[in-house]
Amino acid sequence: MNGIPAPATRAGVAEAWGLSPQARFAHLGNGLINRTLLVTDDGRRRVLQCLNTHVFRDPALVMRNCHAVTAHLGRERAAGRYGYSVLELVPTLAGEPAAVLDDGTWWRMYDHVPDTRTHETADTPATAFEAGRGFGAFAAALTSLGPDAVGEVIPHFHDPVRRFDAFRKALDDDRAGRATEAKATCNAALAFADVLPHWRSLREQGLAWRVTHNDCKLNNLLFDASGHAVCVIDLDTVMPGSVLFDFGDMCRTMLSPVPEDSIELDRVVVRHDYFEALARGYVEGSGEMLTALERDNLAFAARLIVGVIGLRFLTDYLDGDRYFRIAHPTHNLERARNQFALYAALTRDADALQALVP
Ligand code: GN1
Ligand code: MG
Repeated sequence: MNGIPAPATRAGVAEAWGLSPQARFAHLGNGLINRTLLVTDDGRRRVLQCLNTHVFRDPALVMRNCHAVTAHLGRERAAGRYGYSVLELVPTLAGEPAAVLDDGTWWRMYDHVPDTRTHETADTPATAFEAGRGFGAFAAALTSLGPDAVGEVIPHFHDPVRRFDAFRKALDDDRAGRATEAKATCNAALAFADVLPHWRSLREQGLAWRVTHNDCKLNNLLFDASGHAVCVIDLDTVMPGSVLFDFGDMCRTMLSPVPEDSIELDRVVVRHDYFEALARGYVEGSGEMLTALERDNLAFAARLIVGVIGLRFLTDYLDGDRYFRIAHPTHNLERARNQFALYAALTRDADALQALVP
């Protein structure tokens, strides 16, 4: 699924964007949902993506959101209020934001941002600071985009109550017959019930609802060779939400020294100096944006989102791997084990972490 597209697909894409017969396609990135390719044609490099329409049920809405966000950020940048690069959608020759091929697949293209790379884990606190600052600036720049400017591409995406209910249902149903093998991890996941009362109370206290990215993992940010954050990518899940979702995902992918699917569970630890750098970067990058309620819950955000994503991996494992791309049969279970090890460490350290927020 992740290889070079079939000749008919290449021909359809070439026709839509006017590519030459010499265009070369190569696999790019590590996303778990969409399929991403680098297209080199006539000396130009572009990023071509096939939208996963099983996950994104309304791909036209995804494209409208991407367009609304990139256009807004472009204006903010031109006005000197946003200091980062902005993804540039490349319309088809017909002027459409995406091409729908004869087989029903949805494809879209971005300009490639030159001389950049992604990181799967943070190797120094400076990387966490840069990421926090970059995603913080992104969030702040979107505050001037009205919440109605983007639609809810995946309803209830980070809703912890629904994710917990979906997990318990998958455990009850046990449709793939894997509940016994996953028992210890499922027991760990049941501890997630602990965060739900506090989440409900945050909503009752009027937690701000903003336009958020909703997938702020470290590898959704491009860095230059000197280690500076350059451009936020993967805008498909931009929709109304809480900044706690975004900050939580940064913690999820930067506090531990190992990636989300590492099976070296004794290496899954919370690095306090990375949290301190990340929080400092986020506060600096987001300027005046954070409310006291948001700021006081940045460590809670880490538990919330690590737990939510852990539940999603485990639910998918119990369901028979219908959602996330996997490389081997126990991949989702390994991801879930990793995330619940991180969740336990974050629960232990919550107060000490929150005390590091500037
Ligand atoms: C997916 O597509 P990708 O890899 O950037 C997922 C995120 C998860 C992440 C886990 C639309 O993101 O929510 O946190 O995998 N995206 C969607 O690595 O479900
Ligand atoms: Mg994504």
